[in-house]
Amino acid sequence: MPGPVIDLRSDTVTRPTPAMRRAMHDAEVGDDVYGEDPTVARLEGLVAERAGCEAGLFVPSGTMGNQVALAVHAQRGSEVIVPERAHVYEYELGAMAVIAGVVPRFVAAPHGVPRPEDVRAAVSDSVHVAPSALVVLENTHNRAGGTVVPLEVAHAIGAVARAAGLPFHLDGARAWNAAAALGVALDEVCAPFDSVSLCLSKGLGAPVGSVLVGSRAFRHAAHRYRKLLGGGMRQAGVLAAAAIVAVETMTERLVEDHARARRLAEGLAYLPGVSIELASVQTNMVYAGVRDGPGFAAALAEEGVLVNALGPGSVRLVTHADLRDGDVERALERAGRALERLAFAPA
Ligand code: TLP
Repeated sequence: MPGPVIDLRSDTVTRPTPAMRRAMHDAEVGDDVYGEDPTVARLEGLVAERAGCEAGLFVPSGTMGNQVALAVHAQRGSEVIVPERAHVYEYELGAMAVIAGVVPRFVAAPHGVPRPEDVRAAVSDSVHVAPSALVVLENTHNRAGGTVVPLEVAHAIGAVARAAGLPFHLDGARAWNAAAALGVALDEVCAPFDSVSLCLSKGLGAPVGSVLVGSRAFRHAAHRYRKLLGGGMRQAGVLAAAAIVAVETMTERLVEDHARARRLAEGLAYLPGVSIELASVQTNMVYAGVRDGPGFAAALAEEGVLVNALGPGSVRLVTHADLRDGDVERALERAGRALERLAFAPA
């Protein structure tokens, strides 16, 4: 093995920082199901404030944040308008059908960005079609490459939703990355929405958790679904303490992850047999087109670089806080060797 492993599978692989571990150790806690954990309350208040919302609810995962939001906003048997390849549909095991009892209506989303007129056209109140109940966006959009939804588009889609009387939810698992890429504060990214699920365990490096933000009334309804789904955690302050450190100290550095992803993408684009759409490399993700995704991922793993093969001809590489200086250059060298090895492998 040529040196330490470079793990580019996701920004979820980071370990808590020493400051997070100290905060976990020292956390003041109580039983959060009784609403008595002061550290959870502090985290919820902090994230709500950063997002410009009235209230926040600490949930164990981004999946729970999204699915609770869907269940609160949409009545059973209705349709939820989502951008194509949205995580809330594609990677959450059909949870929207199981929990909220809703079906998706997809809108085209080149680079993860739907056109407001397509969202308007997707709204239905025909007697023959499931009624529309909710509009969802994802920012950054994972499967589109970690791409950013421009603020004006989010506002325009919000206006469409409002005109149709529909609530508007953001899967903001990486909304802090979107804010960093746009050079704005988080509340600007969250402003058009009625609810946002924000993950602390992705780019910000906390070990566990997301905060679902919205109005006080929304939080009240979401709280019940969290309990129903088994998400009522007891002395969750040990987790919230790490998440507070993440929010307070890890947002400013996201631009470094973005710069590293860009260097990685530009380097990979030079390698024979790799195609990269550089315009979609906007934050901390790189999707690389290769002839044999799983084969390339396996050859890279032998060189000490971990990536996720997503489909037969594609791998995803994600930069994050646990990368060391020089890791991007080392990963590129190893990728070159892996490709050579694949090229000379017997068919
Ligand atoms: N995404 C994970 C995997 O599930 C693919 C990753 O490695 O990127 N929304 C978005 C946009 C996400 O990317 C994810 C996680 C979630 C929601 C779900 O978050 P968790 O894993 O905390 O349930």
